[in-house]
Amino acid sequence: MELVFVTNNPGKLSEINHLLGRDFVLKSLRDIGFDGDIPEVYPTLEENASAKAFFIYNKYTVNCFADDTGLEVEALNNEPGVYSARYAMVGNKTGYTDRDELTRANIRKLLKLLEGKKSRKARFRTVISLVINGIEHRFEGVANGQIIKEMRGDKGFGYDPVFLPDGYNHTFAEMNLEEKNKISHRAIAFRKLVNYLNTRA
Ligand code: ITT
Repeated sequence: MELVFVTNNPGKLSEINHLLGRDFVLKSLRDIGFDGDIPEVYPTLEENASAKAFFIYNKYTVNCFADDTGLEVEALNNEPGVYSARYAMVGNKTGYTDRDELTRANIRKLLKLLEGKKSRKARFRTVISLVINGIEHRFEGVANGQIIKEMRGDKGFGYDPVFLPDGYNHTFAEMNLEEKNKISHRAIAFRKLVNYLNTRA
């Protein structure tokens, strides 16, 4: 089955390719010739995932799925949440043209806001919206952990260097893809998606 993954993030595409069996041909937005931006303007991960999937479904009539992920930090009322990708830019006019620079600024802001807080509990939450023949199915995956005080590791992306998953001594950025895929929010959500697709086939 051919499926479009509504993303432009190469890290995510390679994570998912690891999980999908040979029955699936995964295409990216680039593969279908879409190079625009899909606005993520909603206040919940669920609405953003749905909006992205239906945007592509309605434009190309292709079966597709989209995900939205947020880091939800207990002491910050579940922020950055839907603002995770651009947290450093919220309430700040300074732009970041470089993705890595924005990531470092996001982490700096998070660590600053957590200074002196008792709880450093956090979770990554992924919501996937799958649209097949116009019908939507949703899947969720959660990884619980703590935000540590300093960055550790250089693998992964985003907030991985400061996220220590519960029950492990290594941050996500100290794990290779195989280790991260055993426990990550996105891998959990994607396994649910893959199970669903397999049982449906
Ligand atoms: P696309 O919308 O192009 O797919 P994105 O970077 O916006 O890519 P998400 O909406 O899934 O990706 O995630 C929002 C942000 O949350 C992302 O930019 C990272 O900062 C963070 N994030 C998501 N998944 C993560 C992970 O596995 N490890 C670390 N940070 C992650």
